[in-house]
Amino acid sequence: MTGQPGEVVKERVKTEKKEPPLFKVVLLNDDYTTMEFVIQVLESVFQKSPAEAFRIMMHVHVNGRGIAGVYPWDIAETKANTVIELARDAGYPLKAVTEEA
Ligand code: TYC
Repeated sequence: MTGQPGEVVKERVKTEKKEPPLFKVVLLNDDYTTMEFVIQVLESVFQKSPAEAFRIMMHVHVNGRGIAGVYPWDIAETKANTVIELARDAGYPLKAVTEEA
């Protein structure tokens, strides 16, 4: 854009809508949270089926960490905080963190 007379100015620069960046909610393993509690959290907070919740829980148990779900930033943050709060209320040290997907 030079501001010269007669110059055509684009009023809409881009019409494509950008998708929002996505964030993983990652569950971390520990030695104290029960397997049953982790499964319950995966079912209630991340809407996983019992079989999928068991699979993810075992993955975290064996590998140290695992993805509970992938969401836009505010939803990922809320879910990670919900996990931490539910665990704290139940007396477990279960942790969840968010990472850009
Ligand atoms: N390691 C825990 C146990 O043996 C189970 C567990 C799984 C804890 C996944 C946390 O994110 C976790 N009771």
